[in-house]
Amino acid sequence: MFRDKETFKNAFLEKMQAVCGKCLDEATAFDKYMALGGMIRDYTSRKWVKTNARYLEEDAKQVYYFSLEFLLGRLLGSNLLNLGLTPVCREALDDLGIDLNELEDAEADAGLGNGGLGRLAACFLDSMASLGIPGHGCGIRYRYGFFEQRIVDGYQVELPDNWLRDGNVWELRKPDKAVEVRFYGAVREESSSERTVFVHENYQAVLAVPYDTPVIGYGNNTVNTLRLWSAEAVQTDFDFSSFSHGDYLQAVEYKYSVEAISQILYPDDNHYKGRELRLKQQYFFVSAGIQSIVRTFRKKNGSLKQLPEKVAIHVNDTHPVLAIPELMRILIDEEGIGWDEAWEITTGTISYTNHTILAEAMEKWPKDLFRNLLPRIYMIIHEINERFCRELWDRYPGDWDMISSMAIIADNHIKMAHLAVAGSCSINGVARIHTDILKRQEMKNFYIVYPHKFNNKTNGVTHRRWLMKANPELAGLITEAIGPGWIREPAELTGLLKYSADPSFREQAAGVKKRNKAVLAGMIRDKYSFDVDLDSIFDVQVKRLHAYKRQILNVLHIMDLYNRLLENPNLDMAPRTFIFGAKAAPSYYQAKTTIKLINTLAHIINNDRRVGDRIKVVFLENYRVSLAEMIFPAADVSEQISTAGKEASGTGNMKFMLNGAITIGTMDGANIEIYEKVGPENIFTFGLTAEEVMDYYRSGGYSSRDLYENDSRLRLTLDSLVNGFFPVPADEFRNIYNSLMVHNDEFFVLGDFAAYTAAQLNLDRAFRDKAKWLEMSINNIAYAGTFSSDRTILEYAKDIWGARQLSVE
Ligand code: 26W
Repeated sequence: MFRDKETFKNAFLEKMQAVCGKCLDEATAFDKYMALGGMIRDYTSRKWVKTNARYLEEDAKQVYYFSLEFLLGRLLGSNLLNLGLTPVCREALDDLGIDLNELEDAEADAGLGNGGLGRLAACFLDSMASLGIPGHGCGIRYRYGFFEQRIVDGYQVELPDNWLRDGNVWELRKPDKAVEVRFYGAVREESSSERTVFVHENYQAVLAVPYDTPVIGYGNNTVNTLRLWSAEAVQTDFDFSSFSHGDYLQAVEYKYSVEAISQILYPDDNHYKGRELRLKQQYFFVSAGIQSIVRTFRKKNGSLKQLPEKVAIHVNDTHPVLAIPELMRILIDEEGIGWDEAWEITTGTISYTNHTILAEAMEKWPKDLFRNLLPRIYMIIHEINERFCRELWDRYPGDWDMISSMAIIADNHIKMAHLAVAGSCSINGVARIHTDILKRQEMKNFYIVYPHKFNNKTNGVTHRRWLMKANPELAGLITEAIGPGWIREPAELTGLLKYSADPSFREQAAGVKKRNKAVLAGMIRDKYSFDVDLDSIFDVQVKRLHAYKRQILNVLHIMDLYNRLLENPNLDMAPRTFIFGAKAAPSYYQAKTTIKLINTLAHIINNDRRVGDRIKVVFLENYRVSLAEMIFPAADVSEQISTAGKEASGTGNMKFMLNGAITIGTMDGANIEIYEKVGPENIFTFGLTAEEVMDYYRSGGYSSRDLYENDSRLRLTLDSLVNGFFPVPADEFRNIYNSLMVHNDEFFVLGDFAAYTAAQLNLDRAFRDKAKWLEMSINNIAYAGTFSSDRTILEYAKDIWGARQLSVE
């Protein structure tokens, strides 16, 4: 259709007129982006229809990935890539004097996620489509995505992310597919001789309207669906009957309270807060999603008994776990199926991934709040809990400790992770160490009772977005060397191993890296008005700001290096540019203080003539997917320095590796598997192991005070947090100091400081041996294929979902 440039050009010009009613010279970059997007969407729609028809005709098992977050980023570039249209599009636009990159930049990021969990969901969608797996996303169409971060005087300021303001060219509203979701009210039981019927009365009805976005597979004609639900009042116009009764305010209130459900993404990552609106969001999209699945299933199949054969529903962490009682409700109340059979169908259909073991992230809803909002769902969970505890009692009679530790309802709370394990056929962790910790500690008793349910699925990232799209020059170089096979079989990247010693390949790889660094440096110059040295080490830590991720450890290392440089201006070291990007949850005080600290330190160092250009510190504002695509290709060093045992997997580590950055990291999450792949000679590991950390938590014996007393370098850096060294109000950084010194450093920053600085010294030496560094870098790329989300998704499909790959003509 668009295979040649001329047809593409004509189609574009026509669309331009149709969409914007303007000719080319009047059009803004955004107009042109909308026209191009619209054109690509139209082009996709035929494939979309065909894919669905094919799934129907094959009666293929469908996977539904339920997630409160999908951190998609921009779609134009990745859609063009997956459709194989990038070259023809670029050429056609060139002819018209239009720069494709400029149009891509006009697209707002779809920032419907916080971090790792949301981005993983987006990578999974890309992989499912690209592998021809019938897999669809289900979530919420947030009116406002993850907040936009501004840095003002070194402090984080949050602005609303009005990503839909100018329209979203990719989505399709489907009002005919809307369903009703019910909140509040009461349940009346009607008993007859045959059975008891439960009637939900006096509820508040909310209309869930789906917006579908095509998920385009790479070069395979497959187009899956991401269905995001929007909350609307059941009567869209104001209820004038209540108006005339003087209930005008009530009508307005109802409308706003309903629309609030899909208004905002909660900006908390790894921190649970028992907010009713969040529970509403969870039930809202889960109920809508399950109703829509059952309705689709019904069209084709008679009995719901076959649901587990034809449908897999995956819940991304516990946030969508109400899928379990909601499916039970529909089977029992609406389909008239008995409890035992309903339970078999439900547990056979639903599977669950755990993404964190941080205690403060565990969702547990107060019983009363829950029962008030979702009375029928509460009853079902209550019944699940009764039966579950009875079953445990039969198997472990008298073992109260075990049973109470596993109960779904306990201490007046509903424990969502317990519900998830009890009501699903599979629970997986996201890296080997994480799954092991789940089995051995966090979910030990569940593992004893249901060993067969537990499995590991180490995370992955899509190499299409994170290498081919983000770093086209490197992708081209790889293909030149080993052919294009790696694109479909990323494991074939190991073919690069024989090039890591090849001087000419090394030189070319070095050239690519330098040009990518120049692009990032150009952005830094434009935005922050200072220059960074392209020959310096680009040392990058980009991720959510969190104490366990230990941005503070990085900061202490920089402060120490700064001190050493002042003591010895001739210090033999490679110049470094320390780059940070991180958003802090708006209510996370210490995380926000850490941002201020990084910015204050940056200001001091960047303006100190004594250190000259040897170190620079940059905090990149508003870290997000589109910015990440510029950062990873330019990075030399990947900072993955969480306290061992705390980072479930990490996926940034994989994106860095794929772009030839070398990891400095702890033995945590997927770092361990990266270490095993690349070998100790291609990574810098340091610090306490998860076991050692555990021992300290269990047996004590850790004293940050002792570490401070015994290390003069550490003393110097820590003291400067509170001794007036920084030009800020006296106690500005006191809470950071106190967490380390008064509260005995929960995350062992001081405990790992010496090992970290030693590893940094090794890294510095390695970097200065150019040939060696390039060899390491190429080896990292070569081993990155395992960490493609294609590998991960194939494992999910085979071990958990029982889903097959299907080709679409
Ligand atoms: C209820 C508050 C809340 C919000 C988000 C609790 C927990 C979360 C997420 C599960 C946190 C998260 O994103 N976890 C990250 O998941 C990634 C994908 O598996 C992992 O790579 C990260 O290590 C993990 O922190």
